[in-house]
Amino acid sequence: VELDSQLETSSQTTTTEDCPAQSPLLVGPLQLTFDSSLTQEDVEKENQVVVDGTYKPPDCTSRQNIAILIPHRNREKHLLFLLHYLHPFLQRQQLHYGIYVIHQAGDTKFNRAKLLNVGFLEAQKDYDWDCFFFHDVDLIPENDHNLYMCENNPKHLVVGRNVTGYKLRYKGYFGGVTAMNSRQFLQVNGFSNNYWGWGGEDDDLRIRTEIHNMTIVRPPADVARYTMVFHSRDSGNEVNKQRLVLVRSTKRLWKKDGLSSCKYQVLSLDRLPLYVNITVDIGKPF
Ligand code: UDH
Repeated sequence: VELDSQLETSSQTTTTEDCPAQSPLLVGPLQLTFDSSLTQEDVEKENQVVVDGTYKPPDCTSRQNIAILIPHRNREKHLLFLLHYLHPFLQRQQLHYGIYVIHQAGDTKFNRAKLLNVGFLEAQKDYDWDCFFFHDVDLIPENDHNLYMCENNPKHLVVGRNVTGYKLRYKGYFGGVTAMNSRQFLQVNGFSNNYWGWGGEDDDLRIRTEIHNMTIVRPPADVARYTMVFHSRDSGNEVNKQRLVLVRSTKRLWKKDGLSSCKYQVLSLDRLPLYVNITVDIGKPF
């Protein structure tokens, strides 16, 4: 009898209603500040509800399960600012989410796109996430009405950034922060693995979606606003001079180059309090 009543209690605590279509916790636009004395301990203390980089709303069932993938190398301070703002932001949206930081080992040219492919493949082993966010470390969302959920089409969220007068960088811009569900991302074979250094990989992904007749959707400009933490160009991420040649071959190569051909070696996977850190050897340009 005791066991029965225990089972009953546990099933009562695990089955909850879907979270409402609009979270009652949203606060709208925030003025962001960047205090250089902020520490990892501070951000951990603020986020004790986060366990191993994941969070579930306590009293409703999230409508989607979201994996946030952040490509990273040598931007520790930016990562701290992002975590400081992003965790509470996602919690106000009543989302079940996990944050993955994919850290490129070594000092060969940076490859954002390949790191994001690795993040997708590794996060999938963890949980059956519905929706994947490909998220630069230096872009902080300003308004929690900018929903971190997937749509029936690939979604681009950085309509405006402080550094470019809150205007879309160019028609077709698909960089910074984008979201695709697993079906969409698998259909386009993910990102190309061949963009080493800065630029082009986001256009390549857009071309992949166009080949599959997907339309990119964007939230309204008044909410899809980001503050970019100021930085100069990183060493190891110089402009990729081949990017324009590469984007011309996407149509020919997408099937062979992408998730299906992504080779890498995970050097470590650590479940830290605020995120899962995956340090990976992604090889070097050939
Ligand atoms: N990234 C790293 N480490 C690097 C390079 C890139 O973590 O060394 C990641 C990070 O998530 C970053 C993303 O890759 O947000 C995109 O790289 P980026 O921030 O360099 O690209 P963005 O287009 O800036 O934002 C380009 C350089 C701007 C120089 C402006 C000088 N006026």
